[in-house]
Amino acid sequence: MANAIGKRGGPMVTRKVWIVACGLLAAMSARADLFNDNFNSETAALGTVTGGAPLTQWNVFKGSIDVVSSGSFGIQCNGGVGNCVDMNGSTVQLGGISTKNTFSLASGLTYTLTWFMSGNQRVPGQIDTVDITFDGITKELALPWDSPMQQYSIVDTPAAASSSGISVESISGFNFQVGVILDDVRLVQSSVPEPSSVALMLTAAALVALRIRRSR
Ligand SMILES: [Ca+2]
Repeated sequence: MANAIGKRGGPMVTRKVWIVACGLLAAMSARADLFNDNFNSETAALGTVTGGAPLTQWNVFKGSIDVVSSGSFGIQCNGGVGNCVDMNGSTVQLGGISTKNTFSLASGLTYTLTWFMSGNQRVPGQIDTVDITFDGITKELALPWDSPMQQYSIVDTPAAASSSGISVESISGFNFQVGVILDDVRLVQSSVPEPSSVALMLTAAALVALRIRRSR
């Protein structure tokens, strides 16, 4: 289609039309941050348990977790700075945390949950299993102790409006004092244009190009 427009309207007109079309696409693909936590404002503390002093944006719903500063206990947080969470706390229990807030989800929009996670970094041979759940979608990771800090994601396009929090839950390991390391949790909403909308817009752009050519 680009070639066809180019032949009819000439390079300058084609460029103008495509700039407008791309601008419309960008406007339709608006993004919004719904949640962001790098844990750096938390106070480092060991053994934060269910019902204990909660984190700013999370409750501990199972066992305990530790908030650790990068460099402490041989743990490196994402980027080697700030704080992060050891998902098995110093009370020797598998930990689980869930966001205090729930998020309203609209149908037809796309929600992308991302987080950084590494293995436990301290117990050679240990594999820790952890479930991350958002809007009924669970991603289960089984991370060897030396699995590097990297980004994971869940992409959700709800078929109907709903609401959901985010939960991170340790499932298994053999040293329950040492779990996976969690950092930089983020939830982003983006609106993705329907294919029919894109086709309509490109058709409109082609018609505009034709009109411009004829008016010359
Ligand atoms: Ca951090």
